[in-house]
Amino acid sequence: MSKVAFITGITGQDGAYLAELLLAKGYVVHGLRRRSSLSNSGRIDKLVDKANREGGKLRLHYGDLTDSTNLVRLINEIKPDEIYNLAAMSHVHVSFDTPEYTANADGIGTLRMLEAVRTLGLTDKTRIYQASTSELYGLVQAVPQNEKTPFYPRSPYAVAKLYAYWITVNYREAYGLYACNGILFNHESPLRGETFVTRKITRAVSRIALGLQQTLELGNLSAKRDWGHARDYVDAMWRILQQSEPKDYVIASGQTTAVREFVRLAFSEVGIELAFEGEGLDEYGYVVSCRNPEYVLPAGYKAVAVNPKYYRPSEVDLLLGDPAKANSELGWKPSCSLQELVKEMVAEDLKEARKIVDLRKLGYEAYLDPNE
Ligand code: NDP
Ligand code: GDR
Repeated sequence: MSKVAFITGITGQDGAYLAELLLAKGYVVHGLRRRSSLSNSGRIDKLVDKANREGGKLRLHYGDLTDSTNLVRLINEIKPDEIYNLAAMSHVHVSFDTPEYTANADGIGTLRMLEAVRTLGLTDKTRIYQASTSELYGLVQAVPQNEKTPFYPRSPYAVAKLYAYWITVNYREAYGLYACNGILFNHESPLRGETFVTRKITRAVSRIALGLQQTLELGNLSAKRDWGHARDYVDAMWRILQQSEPKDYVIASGQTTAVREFVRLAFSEVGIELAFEGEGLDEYGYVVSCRNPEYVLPAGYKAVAVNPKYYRPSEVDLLLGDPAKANSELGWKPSCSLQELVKEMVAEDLKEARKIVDLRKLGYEAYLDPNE
């Protein structure tokens, strides 16, 4: 008998990689999707088509983490062996504008999932993975951050996720649910949403190189993040639910890098060497040399500028995870270096940018997004 998984947030970056992984392992996968006026299933359309050709092992259901009746009905119908609760309003900066909604979806949404499993009598059947986050560490208490490091959240998003973290621990301790937190540090990929900093950078680098965009505007260039590849991190999620005992794990690369350095690495991928000058709001990145004749940018060209609108009301300055427990108990370690991640992301974004250039050359200007 195939195992049955239910993934909330299946249309997001991690949901897409996780669905692919579980289907390859022979699972039947059910996914929660939201209704939207434009299609939001671009990341999984190919998977759905493939699964349909192979006997319909991937099924999507409309629903929302803010809707208990919908969740109870779906979980009752699906009776999953494993739930991966990935759905969330996941953008830290946006959570300052939508704090109540973020608390509802990211915090209470997790309670709704746990309570559905408990009240439906699935406590002994269904294992639950909760998508916890390194944002819980917030204001630096100690580095590297591990499962014992105290939390100090710095955004409505992180505070909502703090509730979700503790309610998951509480349901494990109070009701014996197999419920675990993966405390995942930042993980990226070509499927990353375009407003997260890594994808914003790799997309802009490709577009600047091909003459589609003039500058890349960013906020805090000094923030440091521990970045890995989403494909590696969804493998850790699965491993967390296969253990004999439910526990919480930090999943991280163990390396930290400033945003500024990520920008430099991404430009370097297209042969452009960038240097930074100035400080804070006056900092900018300029071209030192351009060794790829296809991308002509003159030395001194200001390719990166700081715009205060991307600063956050309160920032997380430094994240650096210690994945030792995951390494020894789950046998997990990341397979992709930061350099490889940047290379893959820039290569994919260059393909997209080239398509736009080609369409322009063919005279299809009218069909392009006016921002292209
Ligand atoms: P994304 O933003 O790419 O995906 C979020 C998913 O949640 C989307 O499918 C989105 O649907 C869905 N969603 C949002 N709100 C609701 C709601 N109210 N009800 C139902 N579905 C909803 O996030 P990631 O894939 O990057 O992250 C997955 C999870 O892991 C999130 O919970 C995130 O907070 C957490 N996390 C992520 C890390 C990272 O570095 N990526 C690190 C640590 C934790 P739609 O497509 O319709 O918008
Ligand atoms: P983060 O990711 O907030 O860590 O949350 P994001 O990529 O948004 O920011 C990382 C750092 O870059 C700085 N930064 C900018 N960020 C964005 N988005 N846009 C900019 O222009 C910009 N300029 C500088 C930020 O200030 C920040 O310090 C991600 C999300 O996936 C969460 O859901 C997840 O929980 C955490 O990672 C771990």
